[in-house]
Amino acid sequence: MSTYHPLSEQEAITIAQSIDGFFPDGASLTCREIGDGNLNLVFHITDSLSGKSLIMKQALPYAKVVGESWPLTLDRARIESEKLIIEGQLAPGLVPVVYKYDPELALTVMEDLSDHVIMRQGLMNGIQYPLFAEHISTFMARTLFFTSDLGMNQQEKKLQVKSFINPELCKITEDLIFDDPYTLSSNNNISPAIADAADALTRDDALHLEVAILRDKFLTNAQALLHGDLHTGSIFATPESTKVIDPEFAFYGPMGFDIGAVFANLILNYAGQEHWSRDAEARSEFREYLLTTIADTWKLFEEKFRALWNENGVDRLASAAKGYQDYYMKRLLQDTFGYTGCKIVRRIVGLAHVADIDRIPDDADRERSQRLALEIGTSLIKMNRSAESIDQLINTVRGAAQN
Ligand code: SR1
Ligand code: MG
Repeated sequence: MSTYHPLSEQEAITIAQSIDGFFPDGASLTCREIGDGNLNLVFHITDSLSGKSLIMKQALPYAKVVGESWPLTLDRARIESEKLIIEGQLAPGLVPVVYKYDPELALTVMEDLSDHVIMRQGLMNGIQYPLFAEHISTFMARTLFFTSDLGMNQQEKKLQVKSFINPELCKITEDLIFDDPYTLSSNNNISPAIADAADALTRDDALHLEVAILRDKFLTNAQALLHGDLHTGSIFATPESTKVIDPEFAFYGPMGFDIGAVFANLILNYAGQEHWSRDAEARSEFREYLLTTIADTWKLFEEKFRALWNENGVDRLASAAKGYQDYYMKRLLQDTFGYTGCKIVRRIVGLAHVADIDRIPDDADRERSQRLALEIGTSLIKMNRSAESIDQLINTVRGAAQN
């Protein structure tokens, strides 16, 4: 019989005490449940004597954001802990260390990163992260390359595809990102102020064609092992350090989906600067910082990915065929445009929004931010099959903000 049940804070302490050698004898442990995400319980356990601490993340058998009426597999805890371990091997220092995984309780025990802040909050507070582009480009280049057919044994990759089949969490993405925003779905969460713009999304045939193409790639293209939910709420940061967390949506999908998640969330913050900047000069400076971060991330990602391919490529023909690497990188950039756009749109009209926009107190500022985000998102989706350079993405964002 399964022993699974959602833990109380006291039970979390008892489990923490049983982790060999982590807390010293006589530790005085306190625990707080701090989960503010959409899906899980998160316990923060501290020893007030030694100052040592850890995090326990427990999956709930339903989506917390909606309630028990939306059941959700506990297998996502296995996927998350296994993905974190792979990421730790491929991109050391850029993810939390996993101390223990308990399949019965769907519980992952990991490094406490409370000396970092969630990047989304940091950006809302006007903090700049000068090393972020360097770190996240390394994370993405290494985790995507070395789990793809370009960088790992292709028979082993097939077994890994099987082990990371994640149908329930993929279904959330398929519905919330690639369907609901473009139809009259009861899942949608639309501010009355932008009802006209939301309605336009349901009637735009050209947009629907592009989203259908991107959705098909998401459904069928097992290109690399993705994080699957790489937004700025899944990143802990300081100006010196970046740690990627929460890969429970991991599965084999198109690489541009991860890169697009990062860019979309930087752009959502860009749109939210209608409010978060104290004046026009600060707004323009912070927005330029965000755009430079996007451009640098893509350039560094491309440089690192190509270097990994040249040095470690396992596919003879992919490495030997003249022009293939350029073709591949262009497709990847184009996918990135499309997924960036889809991930912006879903956060404005879909079920789950972002604080960068929703916490804007003034109605007019919030509406301007929402409209700006939708304009950028839909433009990028429509550009996905013709994009040639990252500068076009930057110019699209800048141009929309000037209108
Ligand atoms: C029902 S879960 C809603 C969203 O939260 C996660 O962070 C994913 O982005 C998902 O789409
Ligand atoms: Mg998450």
